[in-house]
Amino acid sequence: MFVSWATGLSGKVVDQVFFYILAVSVFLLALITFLMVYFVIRFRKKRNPQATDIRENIWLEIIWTIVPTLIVLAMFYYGLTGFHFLKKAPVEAMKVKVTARQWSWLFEYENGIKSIELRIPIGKPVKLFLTSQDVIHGFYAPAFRIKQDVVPGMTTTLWFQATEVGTFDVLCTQYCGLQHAIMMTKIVVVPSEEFHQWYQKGREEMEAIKGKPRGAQLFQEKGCIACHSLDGTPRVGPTLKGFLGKTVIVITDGEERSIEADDDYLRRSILEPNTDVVKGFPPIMPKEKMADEEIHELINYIKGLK
Ligand SMILES: [Cu+2]
Repeated sequence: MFVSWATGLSGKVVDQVFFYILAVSVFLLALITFLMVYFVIRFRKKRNPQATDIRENIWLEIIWTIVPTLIVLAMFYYGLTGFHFLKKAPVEAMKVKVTARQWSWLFEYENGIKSIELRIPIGKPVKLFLTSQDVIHGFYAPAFRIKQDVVPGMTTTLWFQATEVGTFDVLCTQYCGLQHAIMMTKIVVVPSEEFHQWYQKGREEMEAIKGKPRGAQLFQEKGCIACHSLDGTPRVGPTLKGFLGKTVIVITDGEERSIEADDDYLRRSILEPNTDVVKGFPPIMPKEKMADEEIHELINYIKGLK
């Protein structure tokens, strides 16, 4: 699943350096092995009872000093220019804020849209500003050959540019707790036109929320909307349409039990999201620090979603 051919500009740059070093290594391995076997046969004792004492061959020495030096310097050159390329994002890059938390990713665009998948247009450089809400995570997109530690209290950056439409895996490379293994998401590369429609639609939804009650705004600001739909479609989490008052099956410490989704349950789910997880959904909801007042507003809003 995670083995993929390189894609994007970064993928090409990294693979070029990698295959150059691999080719030199394979060539030298073959050459040295061949010479070893050849010398063993050619200069065996039966054919050369008397060992020859060869001293100094200035040209041989010059060649075996200069050629390896050039090969190694070329590795350094390609490595360094590749590294510079990967580190320097073009100024026109689209900026996306990435928040890692146990155990999911949240992407926030410049216009305020929040998403749990990284949707980007083809052919445009994207610069990620990564930070963590809790422990150290690692953002890794193998197909693009990009990887960066995500550390609490600091912002790290990463950039890449997609060259083909498609869906590519993102995973966490730091063991960050119990559900580390399911801390995965996707980079979805779409044609520019499709991206702009999505981006615009998100913008309009954001605008529409502005005039709404505080609860609705919190629902957007805190990123709840990325996982919980309001129209009945299940996403990563259950839809909140008509959720309040429903009887739901939850998993508590590995045991199934049936409870009523009341105010208390919602409050608990916001503060300690992974104690009673609705059956069929992964236990990946991040903890949110919220004031009592805010929780109250949020619950009131969810109540209204009939
Ligand atoms: Cu992680």
